[in-house]
Amino acid sequence: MVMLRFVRIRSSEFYSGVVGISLGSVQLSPINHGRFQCTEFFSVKREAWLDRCNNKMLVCIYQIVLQALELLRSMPSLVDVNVPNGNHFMVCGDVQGQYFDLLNIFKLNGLPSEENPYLFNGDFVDRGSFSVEIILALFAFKRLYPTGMYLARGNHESKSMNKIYGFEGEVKSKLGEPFIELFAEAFCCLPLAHVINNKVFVVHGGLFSVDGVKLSDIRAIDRFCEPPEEGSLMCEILWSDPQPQLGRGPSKHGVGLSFGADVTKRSYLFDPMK
Ligand SMILES: [Mn+2]
Repeated sequence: MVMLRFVRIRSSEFYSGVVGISLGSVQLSPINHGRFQCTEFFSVKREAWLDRCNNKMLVCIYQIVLQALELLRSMPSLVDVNVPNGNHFMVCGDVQGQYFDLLNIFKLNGLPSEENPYLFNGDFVDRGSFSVEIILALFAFKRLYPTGMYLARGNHESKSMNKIYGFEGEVKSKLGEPFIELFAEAFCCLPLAHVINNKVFVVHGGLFSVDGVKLSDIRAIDRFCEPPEEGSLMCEILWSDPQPQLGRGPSKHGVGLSFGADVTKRSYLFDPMK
C-alpha cells in the first residue's frame, strides 16, 4: 500500500512531456535519457507494463519517479546550496525504509517547501519495510519543490545493496518488476555531495584514502553509474566512516575506509585555490 496522502499535487501536474504518457490516454513512445536507454525498459517489459498502466496510481508513480530522475540528472555531482542569513536548512541522515520516522520528522519540522528546505543525505531505502513510500514521498517533494528538497546518494542507493537488503523485493511486490530498473536509473542520477554556503561539506560516507582532494575533483566525478567497488572518490564518498583514532584505518564495511579527525583537519576541500 502506498501512503502519499499528504502530498497534494494536482493530477494534471503529473503529465510528462518526456515520455508522452498522460493519465487519460496511455501512449508509450521511446524515451532517451541520454546515457540511459529506457527504451529497453519498455521493450523487455512492455506487456507487463501496459497491463499495469491501467492502474492510474501506477502511472502517477511512474511519472513521479521519471520526473525526479530528470531533475536529478540535470544536477551536478556536487551541489552548492545557498542558505540566506537567518534562514534554516535541515539535513537528515539515513531513513532506510522507516516511513513513520520520516512522517515524524515532517511533523516536528514541517513539510518540505522552498521556505523549509531539506537535504536527505542518502540511504533512503532498504532495511525498513516502507522504502517505496519513502522514496516516492522524497521524489514527489523533489518534483514539487526542486530547491526545497535536496537528495544525495547513499551506499544503499545501488542495485547490489537493494538486492540484498530489501528494496528490490519491496518494489517488486508493491509496484511490479519494471520499476526496479527505473529506480536503479534514478539512483544513478542522485548527486554525491552538497556544500552549504561554501562552508559545510555533506556526503553520505566520508573522506578519502588520499590527501589533497578538492571540491573540483568531486565536481568532476562522472557519477552516472553503479558505485564502483573500491579505489575511487565515488566509492569513498558513499562508504567511508569517521573513526575516533587519528589517521586512516580499514573500514568495518570492507569498502571505503575509516578516517580520523586529523584527516578532516588537513583536508584541502575548501582550499581557496580549488
Ligand atoms: Mn550508509
